[in-house]
Amino acid sequence: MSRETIATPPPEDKPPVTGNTSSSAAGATAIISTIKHGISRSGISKSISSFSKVNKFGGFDCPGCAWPDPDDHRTIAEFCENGAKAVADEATKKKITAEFFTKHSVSALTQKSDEWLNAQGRLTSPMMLDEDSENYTTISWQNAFDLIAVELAQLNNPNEAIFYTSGRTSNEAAFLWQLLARAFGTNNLPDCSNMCHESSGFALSDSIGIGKGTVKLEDFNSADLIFVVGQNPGTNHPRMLTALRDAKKNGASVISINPLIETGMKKFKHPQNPLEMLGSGKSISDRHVRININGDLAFFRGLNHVLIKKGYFDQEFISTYTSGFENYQTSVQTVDWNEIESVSGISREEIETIAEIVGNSKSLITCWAMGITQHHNSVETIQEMVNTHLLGGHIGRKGAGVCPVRGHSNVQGDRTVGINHIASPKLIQNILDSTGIRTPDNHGYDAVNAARAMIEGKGKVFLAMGGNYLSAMSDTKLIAEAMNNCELTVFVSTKLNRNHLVTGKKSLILPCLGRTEMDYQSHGNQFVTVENSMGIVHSSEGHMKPSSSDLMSEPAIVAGIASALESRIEMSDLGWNYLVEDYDRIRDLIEQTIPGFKDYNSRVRERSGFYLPNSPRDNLTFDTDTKKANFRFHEITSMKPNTSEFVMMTIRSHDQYNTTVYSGQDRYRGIKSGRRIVMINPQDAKENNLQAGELVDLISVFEGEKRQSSKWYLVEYDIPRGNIATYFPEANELIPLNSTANVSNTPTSKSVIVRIEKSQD
Ligand SMILES: Nc1nc2c(c(=O)[nH]1)N[C@H]1C(S)=C(S)[C@@H](COP(=O)(O)OP(=O)(O)OC[C@H]3O[C@@H](n4cnc5c(=O)[nH]c(N)nc54)[C@H](O)[C@@H]3O)O[C@H]1N2
Ligand SMILES: Nc1nc2c(c(=O)[nH]1)N[C@H]1C(S)=C(S)[C@@H](COP(=O)(O)OP(=O)(O)OC[C@H]3O[C@@H](n4cnc5c(=O)[nH]c(N)nc54)[C@H](O)[C@@H]3O)O[C@H]1N2
Ligand SMILES: [Mo]
Repeated sequence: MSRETIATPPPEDKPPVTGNTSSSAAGATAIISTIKHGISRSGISKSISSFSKVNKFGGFDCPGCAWPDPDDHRTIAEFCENGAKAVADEATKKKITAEFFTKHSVSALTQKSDEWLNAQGRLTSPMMLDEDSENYTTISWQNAFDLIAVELAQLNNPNEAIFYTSGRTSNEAAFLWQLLARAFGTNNLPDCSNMCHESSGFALSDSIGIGKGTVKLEDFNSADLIFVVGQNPGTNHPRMLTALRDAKKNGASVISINPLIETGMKKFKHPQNPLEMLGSGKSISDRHVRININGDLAFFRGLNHVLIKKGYFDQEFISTYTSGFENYQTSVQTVDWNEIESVSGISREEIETIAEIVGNSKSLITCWAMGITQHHNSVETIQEMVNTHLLGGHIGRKGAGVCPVRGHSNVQGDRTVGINHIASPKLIQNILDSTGIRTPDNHGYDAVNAARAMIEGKGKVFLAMGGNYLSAMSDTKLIAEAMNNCELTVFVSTKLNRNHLVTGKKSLILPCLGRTEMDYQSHGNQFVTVENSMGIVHSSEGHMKPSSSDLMSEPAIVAGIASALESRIEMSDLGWNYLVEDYDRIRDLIEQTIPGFKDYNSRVRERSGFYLPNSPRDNLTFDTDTKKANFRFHEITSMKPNTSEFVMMTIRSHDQYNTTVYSGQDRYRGIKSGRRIVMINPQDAKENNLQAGELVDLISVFEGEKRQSSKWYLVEYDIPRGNIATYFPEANELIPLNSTANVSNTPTSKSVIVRIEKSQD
C-alpha cells in the first residue's frame, strides 16, 4: 500500500502547563465546564434540550459511563460534568462532509492530533477508501453493504473475519451483531471488554458463578465500609461520588486504595445541590492507602492473613456457602511480611489497622476498575478481594457485595446478549433453538488474538461496531500492521478517529445514529435498551433530529450487511429487515435466547426498567463447579523492574473519553495543557538526574524486544517511588502485545516496565 499513515498521535511541540492539584471535585467549576462544553460544541438550544433528557425516564442513557441511576427518582440533573461532555461531543453541530475527505488525504489526517480529529464533528455519510487511494470518497449504503458481502463471501473460511464491538452499542444492535457473526460461521467477536473488565468476568465467574457485581445502588446506603480500589471516580464515574457521599451520610467509611490521591476521593462538591456547592466540599475518603502499582494482591493477602489470624471470619457463612476455605486457610497461615510490605508499599502496621476495620464491618462493598483489571495478575488479585468478602460473609447481604464498576455505558449489556468470543454450550443451544443458527463451538479471537491473526494474515476482514480498536489496543504499531494486512476494514462510527485512517487495503466508514438522536424505522420511532453496571436493563430513546439524513441506526446497518450477505452465501434466513422494522421484534428474539429477559418488552417500558437475575445477590446460590462460592489461592506475584526501570500505568485524564480527547487539560491533577507527560516522583527524578519539564524518551523492553516512544515531558507528581504514570492512548505503543493478564488475556495497560532516557535533540 502506498499510504503513509502514522498510527500514533504526533508529538506535542509545547511543554505542558502545570499548576496545583485540585482539592475538590465537581462543584461550581464542573457546572461551568459542563455548560461551556455543551454550548460551544452543540449550540445553546440544542445543548439545553439534550441535557434535559439525559438519564431521565423516557430520555436517553448517558453515553458517559455505566454507573446506575437511582431506581425511584431522578434529580433535576442526573448527569455529571463528564457525562455532559460525552453528550455534547455527540450532539455537536459540526459535521464532516464528503468535501472534508476530498480536502484531506488519510496520510495527512494522521499528522493531526486525536483532539483535532474528534473536533471535526459528526460523520454524515458512508465513505469508501479504495485500494491505493489516498482519499475517502462517497459510496451509497447499498454499495457499501455489497462490498462487505463480496469481501466476506470470498474468504477461505469464516474465521478470517473479525467482528469487533465497543461498549456503547445497544442490546438490540449487539444481539444482531453477534448473530450475524455466528450465522456467517465465526465466534470472532473481540470487544472492548477484553481490554477492560475481562479479568473481573473470569475471576468472578470462577469464584462466585457470575461474571458481574452483586450490589444494587441502594446497598451503598446500608454499607458501613466501602473500598474504592484502582478507580478514579471523580473523573470516570462522577455520579458514583453521590452514592459515596450518601453512604457516608449514613455512617459508612470509605477507604481508597490507589497509587495516586485522586481528587474526587479527597473532596467532593455535589453539583446537583447548590447549598453544598457553596461549602468546602465533603471529604469522601476517610483513609487513603497509597499502594504501589500492582501491589494489591500482596495487600489483600496480608489483610486476609490478619483477618483469619485474629478470628475475624464468619464460620457459619463459610461452611454454608463456600468451598475451599481449609486449603486457603492453610496456604495463608504464614506470610512473608517483607514481601507483602515491599510489593504493596504498605506497612504491616497499616494493614493490621485496616484488618481491624474490615473485621468489625457488618457490610463491606468493594468497588474496583482498571487499576485492578489491567495487570498480569488481575484475575488472581480480584479473587483475593473476593476472598475478603467470603471471609466476612459480605455477599448476598444487604449493604454488602462486590462491585466491579463498568466503563462503557452498555459494555455489560453487550456481554449479556451474546457478544463473547467464547460461546458457552448453553448460548449455542439457545441460539439454535430461537433462530436455527448453528454457532461454531470453537473459541473465537479476543482483542489480542484478533491482532495476532491479522498480523499473521489469518484475519482479513475487520468490522468494528463502534470504538477505536487501533488506539485502544496495546502495541499501536503492531495493530497498525494488523490493520494494513486486512483486505477490508469497516467502521460503524459516530465520530472520526485514528482507526479510520490506519486501515486495510480498502476501508469503509459507516456513520450511525448516536444515543441522543431519534431513530425512525418503518414502524415508527424506536428506542433501544441498555444494561448498567448493576444489572438493570432500561430503555434509551433519543429525541434530537439526526445530524444527517444519511445516517443509519446500528441495528439497520447490521441488517443491511446481513441481507447483502444472504444473497451471496448460504446463511440462516432470520428476516433481518423485518426485525429492524420494529425493535420490539429484536427484543422478543433476545427474550427467546437469553435467560432473564422474560416479558422484556413490557418490563422495559416500566419507569426504571428491570433487574436481571443475579443468584449470589438474590439468593446466595453460586453457579460454580462446586455450586458454592470458591476460595481461590494464588501465590503473590509482582513486577520486577531492574534498577533505573519504572513500573508505568497508563491512565485517563479528566478531558478524554477513552481514545476521544476533548482537550489537553487534566484539571483535577493540575495539568492545564499537554498530554505527552510522564508523572514521576520528585525524588526519583532527582536520583535519575532528571528535571521537571525535561524532554525524555520512554523505552519498554519485553521478551528481548525494545519499544520506544519519543518526546515526553516530565512532570513531578505525588506518586509512589518507582512508579510513573502516562496517558492512554498516547503511551499504548509501549505496551507489548504479548504482555497480557493470566487467564483473561487483557493487555497489561497498568503494568508496563519502562526505562527513561533523555531525548536526543
Ligand atoms: N470521563 C470519562 N469517563 C469514563 C471513561 C473516560 O475515558 N472518561 N472511560 C470509561 C471506561 S471504558 C472505563 S473502563 C472506566 C475507567 O475508569 P478508571 O478505572 O477509573 O480509569 P483509569 O483512568 O484507567 O484509572 C485507573 C485508576 O487506577 C489507579 N491505579 C493504577 N494502577 C493501580 C494499581 O496497581 N492498584 C491500584 N489500587 N490502583 C491503580 C490509577 O491511579 C487510577 O486512579 O471509566 C469509564 N468512564
Ligand atoms: N493503555 C490503555 N489502553 C486502554 C485502556 C487503558 O486504561 N489504558 N482502557 C481500555 C478500556 S477500559 C477500553 S473500554 C477500551 C476502549 O476501546 P473502544 O471502545 O474501542 O474505544 P473508544 O475510544 O471508546 O471508541 C471511541 C469511538 O467510538 C465511536 N462511537 C462513539 N459512540 C458511538 C455509538 O454510539 N455508536 C458507534 N457505532 N460508534 C460510536 C466513535 O467513532 C469514537 O471515535 O480501551 C482500552 N485501552
Ligand atoms: Mo473500559
